[in-house]
Amino acid sequence: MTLNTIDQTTVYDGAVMNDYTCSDNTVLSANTLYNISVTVGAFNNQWVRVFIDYNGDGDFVDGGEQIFAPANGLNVRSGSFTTPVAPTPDVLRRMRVISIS
Ligand SMILES: [Ca+2]
Ligand SMILES: [Ca+2]
Repeated sequence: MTLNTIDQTTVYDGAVMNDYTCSDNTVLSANTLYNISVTVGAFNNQWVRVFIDYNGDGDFVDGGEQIFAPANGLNVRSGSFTTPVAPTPDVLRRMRVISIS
């Protein structure tokens, strides 16, 4: 998964959920277009979704928090998203990346 300065790899067939909140972070600017890519396997179509908890309430279901929803597929799923116009500045927010075959 790559976004801005984050480039993180989760091993195939490893833990169901991996927590990188203490090791990976990046600074995003407001109202800015960012490229994102998630590389999945080459043999089973993957359903990929990426979320950012922009309002910091602990969930990823509020409006605009799903930032990436590519068509199911193989290999590199790439696209872009635009950050909110007026987010709360200078706070840490969690991002979640999901891939399901
Ligand atoms: Ca939220
Ligand atoms: Ca909420």
